[in-house]
Amino acid sequence: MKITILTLFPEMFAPLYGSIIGRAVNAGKLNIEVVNIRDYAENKHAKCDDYPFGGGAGMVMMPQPIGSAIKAVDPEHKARRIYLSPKGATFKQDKAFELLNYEHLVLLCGHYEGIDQRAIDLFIDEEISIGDYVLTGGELPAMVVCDCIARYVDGVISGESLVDESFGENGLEYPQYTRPAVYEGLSVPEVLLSGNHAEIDKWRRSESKKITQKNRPDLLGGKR
Ligand code: 4GY
Repeated sequence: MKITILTLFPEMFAPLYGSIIGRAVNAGKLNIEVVNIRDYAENKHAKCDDYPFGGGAGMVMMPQPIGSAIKAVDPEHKARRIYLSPKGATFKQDKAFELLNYEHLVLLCGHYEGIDQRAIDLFIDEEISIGDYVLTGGELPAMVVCDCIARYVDGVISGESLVDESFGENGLEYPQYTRPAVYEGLSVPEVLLSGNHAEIDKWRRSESKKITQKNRPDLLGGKR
């Protein structure tokens, strides 16, 4: 899979190359391309933002550098083109699975007050938000989407780690413990040391239900 990130701040993506995602990249399973939108500005000072028509605070990203950058990285519109913005549909685990089916994703990061609407109308397939809060730019959201998808690219993490995790069929994940069996006077739940896998399963399912009911009743069809 290939993920192209379009941004005015390419240096913000350095952490992607270390970390677990870096492993997928180095193994050749994931190709991450970070492209500076400014390189596509067709004006003397490589200006990429201007004042908003109609007035108001801040600056708006101009459509030309964005349009030229998108056309350069995806000339035949084969990629799924995504704009990260608080106006988008909320990103959820099932969306990560859906996006995994595309061979090429283009993630467009906005800054300042946002981008000229015509760039969205002409070049974007869908708008995605990572949650109901406003950040200074789309770079962190793009990294969130990248990281979430990268986990499912073959070989990034073990398949077993993916089986019981949160947001699967059973809501949130059960608590985990490792050695020592007693830490600062707190013991690991007895059942986990019992070797009785049927009982362990039962305990984990019940703990999952408890934590989901407490923190995310909406996942169980209840009210928030
Ligand atoms: N939340 N989910 C988000 C965001 C910042 C103005 C456009 C979010 O995805 N993006 O807060 N983005 C804005 C800032 C320009 C991006």
